[in-house]
Amino acid sequence: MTGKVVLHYFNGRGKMESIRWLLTVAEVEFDEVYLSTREQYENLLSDGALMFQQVPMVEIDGMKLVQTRAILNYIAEKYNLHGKDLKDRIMINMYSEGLMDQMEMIMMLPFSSDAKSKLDTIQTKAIERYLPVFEKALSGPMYLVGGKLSCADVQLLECTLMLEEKFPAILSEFPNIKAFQGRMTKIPAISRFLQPGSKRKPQPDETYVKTIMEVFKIKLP
Ligand code: GSN
Repeated sequence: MTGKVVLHYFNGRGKMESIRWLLTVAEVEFDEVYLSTREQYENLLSDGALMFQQVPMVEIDGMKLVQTRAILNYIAEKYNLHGKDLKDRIMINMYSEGLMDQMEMIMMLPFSSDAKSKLDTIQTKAIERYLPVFEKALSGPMYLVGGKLSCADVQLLECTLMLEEKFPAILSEFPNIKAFQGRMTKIPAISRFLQPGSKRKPQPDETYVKTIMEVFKIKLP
């Protein structure tokens, strides 16, 4: 590997958090540069570091990678967390996309004007659409695909922990997912990541939202 992995993003979860999770499970050390001012963002732009003028951006193996899913796939491939063949991979990607859809809904809440109704929609969709899929997939197998840990498992853990922060009892009807969480959180790298003081980020607060609005010059109507 050429140098250390460096993450460029805000000091908060957002789209980078799944990348932090995956690097952690792959036991890859990383540094973070937190984007906190418009000037920093403009410097990244003028350096040509952001292909689509967006973050997350990850410096890895001498490259500056953007696009969250592309970055996740690179890490998953490199660290053998993307299944053994094409058929495993498509299943992993399908699970992963469903999980990203759910996490994106939660991610957008602090920027939303009708958070309460959005929260209700998230809960209903989680219970009726998404969680049953994972409950079924885990009735027997230890992991979602191919009997082996993959990036989809890591995202399922991340997503279900996020859901429980909003709806503490949401997994009460999903015992297989709850048992899966129990197994996953025993993996030493994950157990460390869940301890205070790790690189895991807390739920978004006002400062995080304000920073993003300032850096991107976003004005709410
Ligand atoms: O998944 C991805 O990485 C891209 N498809 C989207 C990345 C993205 O939207 N990045 C935002 C900040 S993170 N929050 O949503 C971003 O850089 N927005 C600035 C802009 O001008 O689009």
